[in-house]
Amino acid sequence: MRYFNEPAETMPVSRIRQMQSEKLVKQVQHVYEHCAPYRKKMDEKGVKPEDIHGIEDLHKLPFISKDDLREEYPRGFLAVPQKDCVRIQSTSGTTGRRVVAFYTQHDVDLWEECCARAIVAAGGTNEDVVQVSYGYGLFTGGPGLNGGSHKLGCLTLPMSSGNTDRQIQFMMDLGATILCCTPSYAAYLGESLKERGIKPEENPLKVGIFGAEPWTEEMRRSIEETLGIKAYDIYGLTETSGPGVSFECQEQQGMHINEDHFIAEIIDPETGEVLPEGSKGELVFTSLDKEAFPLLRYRTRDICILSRKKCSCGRTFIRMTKPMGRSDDMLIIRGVNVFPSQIETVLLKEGYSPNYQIVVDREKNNDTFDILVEMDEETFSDTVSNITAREKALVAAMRAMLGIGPAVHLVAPHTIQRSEGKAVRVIDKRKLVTDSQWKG
Ligand code: DLL
Repeated sequence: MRYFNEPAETMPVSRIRQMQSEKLVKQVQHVYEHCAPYRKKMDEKGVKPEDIHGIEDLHKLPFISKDDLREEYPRGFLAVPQKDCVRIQSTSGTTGRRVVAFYTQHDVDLWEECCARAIVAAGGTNEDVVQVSYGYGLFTGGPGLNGGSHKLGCLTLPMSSGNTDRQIQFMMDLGATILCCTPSYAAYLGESLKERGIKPEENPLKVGIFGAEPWTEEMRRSIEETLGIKAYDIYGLTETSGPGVSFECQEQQGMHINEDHFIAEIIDPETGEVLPEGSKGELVFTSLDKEAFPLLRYRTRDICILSRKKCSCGRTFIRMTKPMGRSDDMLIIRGVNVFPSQIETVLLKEGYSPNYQIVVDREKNNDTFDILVEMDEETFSDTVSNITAREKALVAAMRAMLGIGPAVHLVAPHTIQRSEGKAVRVIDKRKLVTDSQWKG
């Protein structure tokens, strides 16, 4: 089995463009009629649905951002009656300012097909046993790959994340052949198998489908070795449905974007100007079939390059590089999206000064996450046990806000370096993906 949906995945580029044009016209009409915030934005820009005749008119539409979506929490961007929806998923984020993505049954089907395509592109068939170790719940990773695996007809192990002993037990006893999780958890599982004396060739896995956070080619090689598998990348975001917007094929040379459902553009993040194919810039998505939570020109803030170069797998969909960075300050730590502003909110609420520093590093393929916070003179003169108790309370407050717990270190007053200009709040020591790894 080479493709999940051969006619769609191998359609000539001219047909893709024609299909995108036809669907875009309809999607814009749907959005304008049913979604007040879009209507307002389009009116402000002086664009009417009649002005959009095809993809050549896409540039006329306004962009939307995460902030636009958050401002309309929870239902402002809902484009169908709520009774027609069957599911929500949501981004991690400050309480009350999350993005809530709604799905009709049609939207769920479409999303699951995208994930099924990813599994097949990685070599999966309905004879595989798929261990889904992404988180389940509001996060899209677990539900997305779970749905894709069902759609393909695989035996699906809905493990969710964590509980490594149980993960290994089910993997070995039920013969999991495909592992879906974040690359950092895959690396951790690899280490854990090794610690238990299980050699790479002794586990039943053949393939891994890893995404939701940046990872390097070095990390891919290391995971492939420790688990004895081929490791493939998968990309997506809550706003576009979840994982599966794009996925790697066996070439492992960039991720094919499901262009029958999404239009991708690359823009200059400063000016918003659309850049030609091959340029490095911010990825922007327009959905073509989503009913409940459609997107027109959504700015992902992910920086990457697109390539239409022919791929030997036969798929005609454009490919994107791994995200090479962000055009905002969002960090992805252990697969969780973290904004420095969330950390600042917690600190101020708990009565600390905004003198803090976030230090992120990667040890043995696992993210470390430390927050240094200055104490005032009074707290500094308190007993060690009281200071330790305060650190614990801050860890709990951070966990409640972010969904992951950092190590919090209360430090002496005036020990965090002051800066003349912008404060250096984030020190990210992890090695990021570089352009040189992209061969088009
Ligand atoms: O991370 C969806 C997902 C789940 C993708 C499982 C792949 C696998 P969000 O939590 O909304 O959604 O985070 C979206 O994560 O804008 C990227 O910055 C980053 N991201 C997602 N996939 C990758 C990847 C899910 N393969 C944000 N490589 C996106 C690098 C990724 N970054």
